[in-house]
Amino acid sequence: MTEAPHKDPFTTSNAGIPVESDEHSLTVGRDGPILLHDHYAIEKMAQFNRERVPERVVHAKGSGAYGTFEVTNDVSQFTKADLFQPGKRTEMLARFSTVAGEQGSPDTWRDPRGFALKFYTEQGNYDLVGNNTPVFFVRDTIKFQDFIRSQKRRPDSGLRDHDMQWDFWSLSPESAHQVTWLMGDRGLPKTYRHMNGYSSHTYMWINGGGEKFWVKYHIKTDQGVEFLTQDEADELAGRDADVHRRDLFDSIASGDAPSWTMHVQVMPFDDAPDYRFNPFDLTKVWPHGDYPLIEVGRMRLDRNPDDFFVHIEQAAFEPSNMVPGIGPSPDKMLLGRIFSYPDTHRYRIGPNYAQLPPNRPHVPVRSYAKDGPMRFEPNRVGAVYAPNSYGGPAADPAMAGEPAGWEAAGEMVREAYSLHRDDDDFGQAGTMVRQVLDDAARDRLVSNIVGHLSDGVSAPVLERALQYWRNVDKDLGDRVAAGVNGA
Ligand code: HDE
Repeated sequence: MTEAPHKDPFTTSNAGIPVESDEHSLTVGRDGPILLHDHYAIEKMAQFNRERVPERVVHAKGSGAYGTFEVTNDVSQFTKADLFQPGKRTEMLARFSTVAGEQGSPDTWRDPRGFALKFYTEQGNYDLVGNNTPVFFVRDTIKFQDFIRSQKRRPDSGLRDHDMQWDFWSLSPESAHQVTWLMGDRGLPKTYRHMNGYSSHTYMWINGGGEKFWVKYHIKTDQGVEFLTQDEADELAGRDADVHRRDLFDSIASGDAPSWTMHVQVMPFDDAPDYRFNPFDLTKVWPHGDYPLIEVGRMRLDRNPDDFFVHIEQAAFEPSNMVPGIGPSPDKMLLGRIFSYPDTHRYRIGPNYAQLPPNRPHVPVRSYAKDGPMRFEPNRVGAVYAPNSYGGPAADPAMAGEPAGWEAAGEMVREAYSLHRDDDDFGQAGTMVRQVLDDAARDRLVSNIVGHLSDGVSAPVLERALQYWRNVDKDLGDRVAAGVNGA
């Protein structure tokens, strides 16, 4: 029998064995039963049934790309972090996302956007996991889960529900600043390329002399901030749920690599106790007049992943990844996130997630972790316990740097942050409405709020929401009330 011409490339099973057919199962005669030992047909069905990992419980819909970060300004007086030293170029990964929508949800729903960065530095991975807004809805990690549930789906109908959203927001006045951002233009970025990123949290920087500073990151798009109106967003949501994913992929594929310029605000360590706002309260910004922006460097995304699931669905960003020269702050939300992200990765993609391509550092890993499902990097340390006398690595404070900490004292309590001189829940939101937004932006804000409140919000919740907006700004609140009541 003459051999059929070789197909090149030819299909194999997962075991690399050439297969006869992707069209026909193995049967007795042409019309007979399928045979149990058709392991290739079974492999295809079994693999298919196991293709999903749980989607992210928040930020499920996202897109990302690889690129580089290059330092453009000398900030070594503030931090010894290797990636921020003059002349440094660092490979990186970015993932942008919506918050409340599931994996198949539209890119253009009104929502903050995740702005997650992973830098493959020479001291291990540094992850800066921010959003496209500088503040957040709540200021204590214990309340985050409740907030998210109020933004997702009702337990009875499985439907999203503006009444839940406004019920939570109007009972949580600390949300006002972020909700003002959300209902404004930043809640509907035109594309992922046309939005800024922010650390939101305050972090600590430590310089080579051990001096500590508080910093907030601002990562400004070089494409310019552009937004969609509610009508444009609604139309796109119906026409192309993946419009932002498509835009990012196509712009990079066409060589139009988007870039952002990173800045920081730097607060001297000792300014914090007397600063007019609690500098660690995630619902507050530091007015730029108090601490101006200082340029750090530029990130440029110029490489699409060659497999979306491998590199983006399995990407594991974690605020706990802080390299020497960078540390946390007393921000209760940040401290909660430092636990939560590795926890969610272990659940979602397994305990060896750090060995996966998007998560593996570009430097040798010498941890004492071993075994566990899907592990494929051997334990290289020559020993599986410390201390040991067999040449295994030993912790080195000189390499790790002194603990990035601060003094703390007092009884254990469950109470709100201490209030600084200008601290309240509505002040900065009101300042934003009156001093940052122009007339057109204020008009769009009113229209967006009216539209949202007019869709399924019950009377008692609506009453509270109208007072919420009057607390932000009396004139704004009156305009919203007039819009909702059809006056
Ligand atoms: Fe997240 N957040 N978050 N978050 N978050 C997650 O981790 C969490 C918060 C942000 O593209 C989860 O990998 C807690 C603030 C981004 O893969 C989870 C709190 C900010 C992403 C989680 C917050 C963020 C996440 C779910 C309150 C901006 C997507 C999936 C303390 C500064 C990262 C995951 C990516 C994802 C926990 C609040 C940004 C559940 C406990 C504030 C960009 O671990």
